[in-house]
Amino acid sequence: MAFELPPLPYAEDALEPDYSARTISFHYGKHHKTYVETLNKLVAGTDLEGKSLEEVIMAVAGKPDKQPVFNNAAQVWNHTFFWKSMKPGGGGQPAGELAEKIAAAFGGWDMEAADFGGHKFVEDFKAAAAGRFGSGWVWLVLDNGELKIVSTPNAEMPAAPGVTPLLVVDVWEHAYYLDYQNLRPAYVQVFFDKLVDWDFVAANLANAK
Ligand code: MN3
Repeated sequence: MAFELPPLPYAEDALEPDYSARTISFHYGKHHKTYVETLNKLVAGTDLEGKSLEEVIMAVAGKPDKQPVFNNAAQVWNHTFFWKSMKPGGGGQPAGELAEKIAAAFGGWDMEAADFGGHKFVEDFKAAAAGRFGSGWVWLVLDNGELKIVSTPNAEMPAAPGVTPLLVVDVWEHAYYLDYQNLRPAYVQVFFDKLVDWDFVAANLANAK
């Protein structure tokens, strides 16, 4: 029972022009697919074969001799979560409990929120993305009841007790270079303006309780 590349939740051109079909054809069709294929080769014939993706990740996390397995398994999981974090016609501010929790944790959503002395969610998220040197991921997580923005290097994911990922933005260069070149913060801005699927985030928040 080999791992399979999960289907994209939408057509490859569904996020045009904000996230191009060309980017998705490489990012999903080459990068994500290759992580799946490499993972299958690495676990074949080992005691990890037949385990679920989550079981494999938990079994090898923190084990230096299993780093290649962790890297590929975690990249499969992270990318599947990333595709679900976007949708055609997405973007804009969330409503309901998410909006309240974002206001409580970050002081608000946009520039006007600065007038109240708070942080601003999208600005904080862009700063976390810009501050991640090299490859990695920026996450919105529920950390023991409180929303936090965290970034992880390479294939790592937030995995502390009481921490649940709600949303992720891939900040590896392959995620945005064709559409945004070196402008990582501009890509993150468009992610929140046009792409983010708050319904997915709200469902993750509900499941986390
Ligand atoms: Mn990627």
